[in-house]
Amino acid sequence: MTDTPRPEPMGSRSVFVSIVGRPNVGKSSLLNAILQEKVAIVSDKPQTTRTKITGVLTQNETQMVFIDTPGLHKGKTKLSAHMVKAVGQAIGDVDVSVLVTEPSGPIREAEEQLLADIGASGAPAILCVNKIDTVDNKEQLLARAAQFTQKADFAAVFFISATQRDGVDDLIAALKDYAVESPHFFPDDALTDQPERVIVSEIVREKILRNMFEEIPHGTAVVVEKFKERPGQDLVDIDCTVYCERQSHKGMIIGKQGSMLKKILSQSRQDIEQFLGCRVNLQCWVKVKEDWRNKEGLIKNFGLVEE
Ligand SMILES: Nc1nc2c(ncn2[C@@H]2O[C@H](COP(=O)(O)OP(=O)(O)OP(=O)(O)O)[C@@H](O)[C@H]2O)c(=O)[nH]1
Ligand SMILES: [Mg+2]
Repeated sequence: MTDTPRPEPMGSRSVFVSIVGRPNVGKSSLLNAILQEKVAIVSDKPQTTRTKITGVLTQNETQMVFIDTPGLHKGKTKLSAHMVKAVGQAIGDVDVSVLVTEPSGPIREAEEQLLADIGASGAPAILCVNKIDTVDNKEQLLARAAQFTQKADFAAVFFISATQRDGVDDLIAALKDYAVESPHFFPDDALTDQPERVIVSEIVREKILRNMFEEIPHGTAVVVEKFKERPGQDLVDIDCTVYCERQSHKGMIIGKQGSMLKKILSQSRQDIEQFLGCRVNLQCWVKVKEDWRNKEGLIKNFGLVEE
């Protein structure tokens, strides 16, 4: 980024869009599909996303700013309370919200809450029924949409598959209609407001989520301690620490003779190299910080709360 003001294109427009929904419906997958780049991590475990993640897409004069939010659910820890607050703010502050849901299942309490928030905000909302690649029956999709449109006023309904990028361009086109005349808030080639360090730590957390089961993944936080380019070489040295809640979890993350950690690091390194476009020397330590999800200070320390 430079400090010199960029000349605004004629008729410059922008639109802020929040992507909301209950955990695991594919919000982050949708953000990545919109940007055609991976800025948000994705896993088959609910509550993968922990903080608001901003993605930026600039097409000619229009800049679209997307806010991917943590899946709304009622949790017991202080971390989940922070996450619920972040989602509430994301609906009120934008030009249009996208509520993502799956093609089947009951409307959950969290979805009822989101429908109520959408109604209360008065801002326009679009319904996206995602994962249509998993459904053959079109009637089912229509019935699903009806369940939601009965409960809140949606400006439009889209049937999409984020992983196959089906219907995503039509959604982008519809969202563009909500753009208002305004300067662009990010450089036109920006993809996200997340610093590289944060994306790197998120990639490591994604590999932990994908390789481990049950309680362990949700009790981990990853912090990048060092991120240093080697001058004259196409290489970055990265040191990170994985914090977990129990000594026994530490053992499982490291694995037999370090085998699990090795796997997590090798998968992480591949993705980080692709993201940064250079070679990476990735080192990692595993430490125990008991019950960190209930400690305000530690949550702030790990960068999980916006100041
Ligand atoms: N079949 C299919 N699976 C999908 C689709 N979109 C997302 N998924 C899968 O659904 C799971 C959850 O995806 P995420 O993008 O992490 O969901 P999320 O809503 O961001 O989840 P949280 O961050 O936990 O709230 C992953 O296993 C994805 O691969 C889709 O269009 N089709
Ligand atoms: Mg997510």
